[in-house]
Amino acid sequence: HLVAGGKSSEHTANTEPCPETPPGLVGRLNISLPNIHKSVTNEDSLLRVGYGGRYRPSDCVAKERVGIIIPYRDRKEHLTILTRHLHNILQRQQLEYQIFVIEMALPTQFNRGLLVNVGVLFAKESGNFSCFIIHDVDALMMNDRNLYRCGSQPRHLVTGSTKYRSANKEYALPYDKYMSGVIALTDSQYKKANGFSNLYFGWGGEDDDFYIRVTNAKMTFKRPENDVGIYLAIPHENDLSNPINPSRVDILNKASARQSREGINSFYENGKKIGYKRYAIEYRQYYTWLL
Ligand code: UDH
Ligand code: NGS
Repeated sequence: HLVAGGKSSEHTANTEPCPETPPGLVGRLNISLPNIHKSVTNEDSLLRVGYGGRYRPSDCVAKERVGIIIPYRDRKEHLTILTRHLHNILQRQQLEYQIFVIEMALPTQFNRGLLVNVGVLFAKESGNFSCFIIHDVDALMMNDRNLYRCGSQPRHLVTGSTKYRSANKEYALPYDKYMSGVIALTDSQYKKANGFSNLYFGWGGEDDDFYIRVTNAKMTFKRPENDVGIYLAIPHENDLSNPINPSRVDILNKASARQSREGINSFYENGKKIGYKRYAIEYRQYYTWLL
């Protein structure tokens, strides 16, 4: 059995709960693109990471046990940057966490929703998480007061990203009902929505479908304060194995009709797992990897 927290787990654990507001937060982070590796890396925080990308504070009991789920393929540099950044910040936020990278094997077209469903199921087998954060690989939080915790409603942790910047706005969202990039849900909220649809192969639509699911399940998305939920998006070329899905609008039009029978529940048939194969699991230095 693996113990989180690396070396720090050798100390006797303190049973006091961690404070509501972590004391070491600094607020707005000074990260910038030309120097990105340097500005996100904190060597001390990396030394504290346990096998498979786990951590648990040694001086108090974390308010939340967080499973970070990253749907992934072919973005190695982004992954290095993001995992370093997360280990640095999430330890400052005094969270117990584990990072899961869920990669889709070639030659199948990328399917973000399916990967997230697989990630949540896998995380649930791996630990007892109170909160799941579904995280794009190219999104870097720019304010450490953006606490990676869940709430009484699902949370959209992005109030603005440089990805949608315009001449008069450095951080923006593409539209009001957009709730992609980084979201936080408890297991029961995720289940209530029946997870993501598994039907979106290629780019687009799965996040809008998930918005419909959450709304149909009588939930809403809450965001942090405007100046807290800001993100730096790492620029990149279009992904070769993720072409725009020409059927996305047709699938989206039937989102509500499909919701109850197609989602995280449709991986099981008579108690048996269907629909995907696990090719490999590795407990890497900074994250757990599932292909
Ligand atoms: N992702 C990968 N690899 C891929 C595609 C997606 O890792 O090949 C993951 C990654 O976590 C990414 C997320 O899925 O952050 C969302 O991918 P996206 O393509 O929807 O969003 P992104 O911001 O790029 O990365 C938007 C470019 C739009 C191009 C549309 C036509 N290809
Ligand atoms: C919408 C897509 C979403 C996507 C959003 C932002 O049009 O999946 O644009 O895209 N919905 C459909 O295609 C139905 S972005 O500007 O980040 O490339 O997330």
